[in-house]
Order: sequence, then C-alpha cells, then structure tokens
Amino acid sequence: MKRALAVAAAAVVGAIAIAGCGGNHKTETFRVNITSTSGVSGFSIGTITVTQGDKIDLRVDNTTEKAHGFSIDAFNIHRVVEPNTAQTVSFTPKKTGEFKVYCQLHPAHVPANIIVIG
Ligand SMILES: [Cu+2]
Repeated sequence: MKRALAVAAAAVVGAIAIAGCGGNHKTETFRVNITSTSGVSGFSIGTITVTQGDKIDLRVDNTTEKAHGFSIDAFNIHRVVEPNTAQTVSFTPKKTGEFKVYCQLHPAHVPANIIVIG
C-alpha cells in the first residue's frame, strides 16, 4: 500500500515537471564554495539571483575539512556535502521571492540568499 502511494506521488511530480517545460526557459549554472575562514563557515556567494521556471544547476563545493549542509527549505533541498567533495543540486523554482540558503549542520554557519525573479 505504501509503495503504491509512492508510485502515485512520483507520477504527480512527473506530470508537474512536464507541465513546467513550456516556454523558453533555460538552464542557469552556478558554482558555490563552502568555505571556512578563521573558523567561521560560510558560502562564497552571498546572493544568488535566478529566474522562475529556469532549471538551476548549483554545484556546491565543500573546500573545508568537515562536512557541511546545504539547505533551501523553500525548494525542499537538504543536502550534506562531505569534506573536499562537490554535489550538484538541481531544481526548478516555481515561485518568486527571497529564500534562505543555509547549513543545517552548523547554526553559526553564515547563511546566503537565493532570489527568484519572475
Ligand atoms: Cu556548516
């Protein structure tokens, strides 16, 4: 029963993705480093500005010696990037606004913002 629900949910997500493919949307690529300076962790980009409906490919490089998180609650993104590795976070924002980008592992880790324009 649970499995059937999961399959149904996946089908709905797929349908939404296809519906969002209209128009002349493009792929936007960004590269963000997770850094640590004098013990203060942060991101190399403070504000990322993107366009609603574009596919966003964010390459997140963790250049530090410990694992860091990469979260954007608004787009249901919650990643952990291991030391000296990179991950590509791909999503297509469907809403405009300003959203917080933060590390869910360290409360003191300086957050960044993502601004989605229409
Ligand atoms: Cu962190």
